[in-house]
Amino acid sequence: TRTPVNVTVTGAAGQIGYALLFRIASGHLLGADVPVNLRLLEIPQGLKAAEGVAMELDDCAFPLLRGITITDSAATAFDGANVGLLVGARPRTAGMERGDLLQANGGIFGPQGKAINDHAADDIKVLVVGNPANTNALIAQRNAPDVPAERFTAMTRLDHNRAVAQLAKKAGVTVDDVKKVTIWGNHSATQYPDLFQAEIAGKSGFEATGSDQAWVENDFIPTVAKRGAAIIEVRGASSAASAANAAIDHVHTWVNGTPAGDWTSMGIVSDGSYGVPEGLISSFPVTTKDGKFEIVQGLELSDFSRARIDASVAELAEERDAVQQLGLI
Ligand code: NAX
Repeated sequence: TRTPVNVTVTGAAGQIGYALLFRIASGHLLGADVPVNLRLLEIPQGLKAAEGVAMELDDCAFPLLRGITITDSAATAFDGANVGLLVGARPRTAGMERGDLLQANGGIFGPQGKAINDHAADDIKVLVVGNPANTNALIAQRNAPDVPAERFTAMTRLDHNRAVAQLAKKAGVTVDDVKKVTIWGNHSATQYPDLFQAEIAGKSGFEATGSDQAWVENDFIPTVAKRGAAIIEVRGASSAASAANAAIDHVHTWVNGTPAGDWTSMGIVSDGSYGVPEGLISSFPVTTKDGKFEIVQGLELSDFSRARIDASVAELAEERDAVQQLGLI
């Protein structure tokens, strides 16, 4: 029998947490043969609701779930953690300036990064979901100097999955016919969902969707980039189950590998590839194998793609400069 894997989830009592924890405990994160211990981190006001979620987890009698810890201490939550899903964050409220938002999140992701640095297992893998995800991941990573930088990632898999679904619909194929989609840059409205490198049922992504530049610019890209707002408008609440699903996909792919002939999108620390300044946490096309990822190299980018990537990366650089000025990194 295998040693249980310690999975820490922050913001565990929130709506993404509620959609996420049951799938982790049922084996969808790491595999149907991998037992898990869950560590739920909440702020004091969230602890009671987290207890309720833990009661429901008990009531599922999941064979793989070996233990649940509920705490408001980051040191306790990350003690021996192998996987950290950083979901809890400070949302932007009315009248809040960007500086205030970054400051508030720095107060969360700085200490959590330090707790990971000091207490997590040597093989810790971190996924930041809480927004602004890329810059929160950067703050956590910079506060964990003893952890290899590549262990800190930010989630753009929801954007990736949204793009795959839109492309399949437009091309009239099933989602498994859509390969090599990329989300570049920031998980924000400036993100660049790239269909030009995609392969759809043996054609290029552009051809398979009708070779229609106007559709790409005025429909595909904004639909993917603004999907979060559209969900809020229609559902009356922000994406939760699809976000949890994407977090599961992100970690599962990272641990278990990308299929041959395909890649995925992850926000990762840039090594300077494709002109993205080194150190920024930006989304790239990546392949994964044996728990490691590599940026897909050698893609030819059109002027259109280049300009879109540069714009989103410029936003990331601005966010980095802002948190640097605030003394958060
Ligand atoms: P909720 O407000 O439902 O839940 C957040 C939970 O985090 C709350 O229970 C709160 O008590 C807890 N929390 C706050 N600060 C904490 C701290 N310092 N330590 C531990 N827990 C803390 O939000 P939910 O809908 O679950 O969304 C969570 C985050 O995901 C938000 O920041 C949201 O913007 C972000 N998202 C990111 C996405 C992505 O693709 N990267 C997509 C979905 C989602 O919008």
